[in-house]
Amino acid sequence: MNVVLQTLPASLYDVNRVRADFPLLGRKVHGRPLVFLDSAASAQKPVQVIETVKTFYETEYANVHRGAYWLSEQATRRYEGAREKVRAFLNARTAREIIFTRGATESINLVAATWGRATVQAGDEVVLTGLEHHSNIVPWQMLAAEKGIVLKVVPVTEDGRFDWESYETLLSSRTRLVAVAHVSNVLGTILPVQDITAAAHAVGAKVLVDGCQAVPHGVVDVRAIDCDFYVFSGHKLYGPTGIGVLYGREALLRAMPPYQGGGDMIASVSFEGSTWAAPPQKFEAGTPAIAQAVGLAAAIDYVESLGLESIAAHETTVVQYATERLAAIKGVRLLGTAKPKASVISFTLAGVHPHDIATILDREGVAIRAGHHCAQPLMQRFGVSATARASFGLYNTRAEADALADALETVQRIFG
Ligand code: C6P
Repeated sequence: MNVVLQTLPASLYDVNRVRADFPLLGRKVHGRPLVFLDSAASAQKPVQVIETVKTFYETEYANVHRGAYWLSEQATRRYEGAREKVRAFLNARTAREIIFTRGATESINLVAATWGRATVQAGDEVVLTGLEHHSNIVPWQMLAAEKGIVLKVVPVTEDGRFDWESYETLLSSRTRLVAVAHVSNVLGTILPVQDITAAAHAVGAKVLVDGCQAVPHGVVDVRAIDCDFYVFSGHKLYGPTGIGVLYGREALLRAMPPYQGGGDMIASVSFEGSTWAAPPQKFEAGTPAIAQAVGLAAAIDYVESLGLESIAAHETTVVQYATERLAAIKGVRLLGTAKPKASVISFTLAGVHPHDIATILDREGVAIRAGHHCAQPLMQRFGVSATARASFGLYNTRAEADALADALETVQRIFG
């Protein structure tokens, strides 16, 4: 990410010990050992997260911010402790800058519906990139339809890079926001978000970074990036589903109107009118995902216990090896070869639909994703309707890269 990716040699990383933490990885599929290569969609969960959530429900669970009794105070401590954990994980200045949401999608919609509605005016511009996930396109299109703003798109180069020259020409005094992925979920390209932010700030625009595919693969520091908003989902970081994060600069969060109205987000309510609590409560109406937040904190503890630099070094080795093996197969086209790159390999195989590839690989126990990956504009850019995608996590091995390549060779032989 915005740190050096390789600080510890991958050889110091004991992937077999790591795999033992993931009960699901031990199962068989269609009589074959499971080779799970779809962590970009959602990562598997270590026993440390599963047990933390289970024990929390068994011993400490109650609603938060409400009860005057010990159990509720304890649950509140755990929930707010999780917020502090996320603050430190992202290096935010204060836990007041950390909002819990249902996931990255909700985090982006929150920004569009609150900051966006309150700030943008007809003729203003929002700059996106051609590699965005639909979650970082559609909310801005909805805002554009409502407010008459203009969306500008930074093109993606043939090797999958963000086209810096075009970006500079698209920025202007009309730009209100630049919304970019930190890592592409299809190509794996790591975008230069620190430089992107500095250039946006120079024209007075705010910056939202979609960090969904970045946080599992390296250290992220929102103060070093200097972005205004940063979002991610817990389930891709080995945590539970139903929990996500919106980091926002405190001054912005204070100025933004609330997203949803309800319990816990108010200072006072009467039929004459209501006033809002300060952030983060202002943006967390209703009972939050309490156990999921506690599980997310356990997931952060888990990746930090392994070391994000060590995880990145290990994954880089496996992905490089898998890339070499796939590139050697006749008819394989790799999409997104630009460096630096995180743990995703998208490819097509001449004459075979990606869905057929995924179905045949599944019979071999190899789980990959096929389709448009919620990035249809990027598919159009590369002239394909779908790709096959293998995405790697902290538990994947060279042997699994071999299983992928061997299975793909079988597909190639059947159709070739
Ligand atoms: N990408 C994938 O297989 P949610 O669904 O809210 O947790 O995350 C949405 C999202 C936003 N941005 C990026 C860059 C993403 O990769 C995703 C989710 C999954 O690629 C599911 S489509």
